[in-house]
Amino acid sequence: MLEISSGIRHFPSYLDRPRQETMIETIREIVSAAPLFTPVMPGTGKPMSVRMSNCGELGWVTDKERGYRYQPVHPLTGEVWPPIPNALMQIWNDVSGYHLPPQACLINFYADDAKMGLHQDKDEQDLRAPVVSVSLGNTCLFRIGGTTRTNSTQSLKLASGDVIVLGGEGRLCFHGVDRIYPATSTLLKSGGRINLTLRRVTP
Ligand SMILES: O=C(O)CCC(=O)C(=O)O
Ligand SMILES: [Mn+2]
Repeated sequence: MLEISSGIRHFPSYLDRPRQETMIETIREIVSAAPLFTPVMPGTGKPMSVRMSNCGELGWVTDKERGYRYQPVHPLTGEVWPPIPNALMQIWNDVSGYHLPPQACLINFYADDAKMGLHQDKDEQDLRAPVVSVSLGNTCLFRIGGTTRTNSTQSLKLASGDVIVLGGEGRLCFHGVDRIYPATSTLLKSGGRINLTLRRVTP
């Protein structure tokens, strides 16, 4: 484990290859019930380059009119989200240090040309719970800064099987994904990257 800065912990190769493969199978099942959707920016309606889905009692969604929020149903199907699989609950129990279980798992799918701008995760009411993030597929360049947008940032690569925890003083740090490195993993047959973030929403 590497402590990137106070509260931000990186666990390289947390999941071995067989566990990554099992996790991908599980995510495929979730996404067949709760299909990927293209999130758009509040106000402008500009589409993001990632596609998303969720599992858990709550899912993170966004649209032009109502903006960023958590809701119990899929925005297109109106169905409740599939439950968070045990393998992800286990990761949370092992690394979060938090006494309550996660309520949401956001599933981000990045094509090799997708990215995510610098942002804070602050739509959760319970900011004492960390965000636990699992990377699968191609390596990305992850950027992490401080709690204001103008703080200096550092960059690190997140590879398939890595876990990163944003907790404590790092919980509200700005972070984003600058780029994906194509063909750096054989896990996903068509390339790209999947990121799973476990979140506790209510105290
Ligand atoms: O893809 C990642 O590693 C980060 C995703 C993220 O920051 C988010 O979904 O809020
Ligand atoms: Mn985030």
